[in-house]
Amino acid sequence: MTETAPIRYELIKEEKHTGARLGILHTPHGSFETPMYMPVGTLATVKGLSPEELKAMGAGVILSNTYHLWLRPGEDIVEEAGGLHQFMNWDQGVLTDSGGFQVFSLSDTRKITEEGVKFKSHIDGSDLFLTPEKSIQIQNALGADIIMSFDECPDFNHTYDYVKQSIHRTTRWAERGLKAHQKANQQALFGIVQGAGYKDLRLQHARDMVSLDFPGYSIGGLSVGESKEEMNDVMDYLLPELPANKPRYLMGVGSPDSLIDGAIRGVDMFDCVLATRIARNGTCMTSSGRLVVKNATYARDFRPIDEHCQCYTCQNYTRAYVRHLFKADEIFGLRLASIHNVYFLLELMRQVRQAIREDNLLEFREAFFEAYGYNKP
Ligand code: PRF
Ligand code: ZN
Repeated sequence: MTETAPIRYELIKEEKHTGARLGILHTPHGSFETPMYMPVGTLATVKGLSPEELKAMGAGVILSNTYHLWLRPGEDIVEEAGGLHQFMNWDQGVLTDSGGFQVFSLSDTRKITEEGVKFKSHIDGSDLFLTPEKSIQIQNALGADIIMSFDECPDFNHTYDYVKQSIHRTTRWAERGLKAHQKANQQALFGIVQGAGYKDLRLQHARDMVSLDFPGYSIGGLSVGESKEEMNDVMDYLLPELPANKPRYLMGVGSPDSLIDGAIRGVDMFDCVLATRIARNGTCMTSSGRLVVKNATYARDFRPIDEHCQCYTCQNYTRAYVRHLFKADEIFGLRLASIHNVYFLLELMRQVRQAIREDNLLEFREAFFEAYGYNKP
């Protein structure tokens, strides 16, 4: 049984001094360079930004969510519209998460069984049941280019025995997902590696997932409350277990330091709500660290948010103006801050890719961390 692969990972170059790699991921909706940051469009919209704006910033792929679209508007409506791309007028790459993680993070009452997860809707409290088959069926209807296995994301304070039985169940769920997948020639299904902070379980789960021969691998269960050191440790021993000819995606991780530290260890794709979420409360990421543009200090500051930034916001507006919009509750303020923050992370990844080309990623990290203020005690 040979099916045409929907995606192709092209490895361009490995950095000399780190595990970082430069590549191109070809999808049915265009290609993008990696390492890449994916803006988050949970409800088939990257909050506040139009597809045209995202494209102009160089976003070649965005993330959306099975769980949310299943509840609202329903995957049947999205399918009837012609799929997610058509529905939201986005002709570049789309990746959907499987819903597993959202069930765990949004519902306080849930029951995990071998069959699936029973939980309550975060919208109206109604009873819901999500299984590996159902998750894939919804993702087949949504039509993203890259889709995810249904997994459990156990956090770092679970016991060894709990995490051990959890990863084995996640493997069985992954096998069920592979069987249920109806569009393997159009949508690439990634396997998700879990295992919390237990090295042997992480390695075991990586091997089990790799033996199922997915077209790409996701690293789940990180950035769930553990320290940056713990996260980097896991990546240090986990990434070498994953095949070099396939893409690796670090789920839900996208602070500037983690993007760089993940890329250094060989991660190709990242997503995170951080950029858009903090933008909406008036916090901007800049080349010299976070800037809370709402603050009174900026009332008469007629410089752009970031003097080194080429984004639409920084090319046309001042801190004083954006601050004024926030203070007056004008929605354009949210948009300007969101445009800036998403651009900032996309630009950071362009710089990371350039540093990989030039084999000076560690020097780039040092300079960026210094300027951003990460090295301060
Ligand atoms: N699993 C899934 N989605 C995720 C995660 C996970 O572990 C995380 C953890 N950072 C974010 N999103 N399916
Ligand atoms: Zn800017």
